[in-house]
Amino acid sequence: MRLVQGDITRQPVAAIVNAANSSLLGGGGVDGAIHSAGGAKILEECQQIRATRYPQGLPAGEAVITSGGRLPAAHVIHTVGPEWNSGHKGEPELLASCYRNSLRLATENNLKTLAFPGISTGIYGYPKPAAAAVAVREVRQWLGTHTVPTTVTFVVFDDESRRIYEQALAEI
Ligand code: AR6
Repeated sequence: MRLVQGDITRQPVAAIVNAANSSLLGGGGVDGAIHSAGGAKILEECQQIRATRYPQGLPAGEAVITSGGRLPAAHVIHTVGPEWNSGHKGEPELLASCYRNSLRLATENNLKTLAFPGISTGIYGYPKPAAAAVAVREVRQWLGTHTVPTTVTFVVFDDESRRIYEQALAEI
């Protein structure tokens, strides 16, 4: 597990994970940054997945994969995090599912390097320390039981998030 402070769209990894919404048709935050840096091909593939597999939208906790368009990463794994709502509506388990389903797609597609943003910790309002603890726990567990991916990078934007992940990684 690695920690990098910066823009996830610039990461030279096999796949980056997108904190998408159920529509799969783009939005703000990291989702907007990925679609604008990656170009129209990602959106076209998302529209196709939506029409053929998820006409009602991708449920929270699930994940799908597209190409990376013009990004340095060849693939994008789109997952829908839970919207934080008191913490008693199954948010921790849904967030853990986001990490596990994203990791499963990386394993199935033989993607050796994967980068995650802090899913749900922006617009969806999940408290950052609790979200980092889930992220680090799920990734460590997966890496301990699978040979691919080999390296998972947590990408944080700001200093506060970097400190929170440093602590979560130190505690595990
Ligand atoms: N690189 C790395 N991290 C980033 C970047 C970036 N370029 N941009 C933002 N972050 P958010 P969510 C961090 O709001 O909470 C969208 O509209 C940010 O600081 O992108 O899961 C979707 O379409 C925060 O810690 O995702 C959904 O509607 C984290 O990424 C909704 O937002 C996630 O923030 C999803 O909300």
